[in-house]
Amino acid sequence: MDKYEQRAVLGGSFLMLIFFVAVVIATTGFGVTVPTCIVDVKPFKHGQLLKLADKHYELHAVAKMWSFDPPEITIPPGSRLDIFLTSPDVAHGFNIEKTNINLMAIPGQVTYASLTFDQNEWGNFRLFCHEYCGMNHHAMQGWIKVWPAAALGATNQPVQQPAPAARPAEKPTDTTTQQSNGGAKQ
Ligand SMILES: [Cu+2]
Repeated sequence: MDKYEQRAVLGGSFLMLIFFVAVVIATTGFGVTVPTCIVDVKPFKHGQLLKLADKHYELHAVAKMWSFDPPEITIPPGSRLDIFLTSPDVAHGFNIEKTNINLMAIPGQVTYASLTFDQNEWGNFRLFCHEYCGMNHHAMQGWIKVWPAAALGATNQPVQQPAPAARPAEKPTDTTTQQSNGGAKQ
């Protein structure tokens, strides 16, 4: 074997070993998991949020042209959210900002991932499609609202609403403050 070829093979093998060790450390040390394709759950047509226990929720999400069902959910901080995702039409993406949730919604299949919010982490998390799915792909978004019960109004909705997507935000929203804006609702 040519000595440069030998070096390339050795170097490649060494890199693969490093990547393998990095994957093992990520899964065991940092709890990083990959989304699972579930084969024993039938794809569903309607989205819903189920409360399984205190701070444990199950989201059945349907990504379709060009919206998410349900378009928004509200859960308390510290909650565990089990996400089951499917699509009735074409492939969509399902990305929750500021988290490592990045899923594919595949027609005829159900994708599963679990996410636990930090007790001190709350605010509005935008959910968006990151897989081009047609004309209104750019407008396909939803909200995961992580709010403590004390900050919710009588209708169980956050008293402080996020800026509508169509309107550019005037300034970045500080998600750590919980000031009421006088009870204004949309
Ligand atoms: Cu899309």
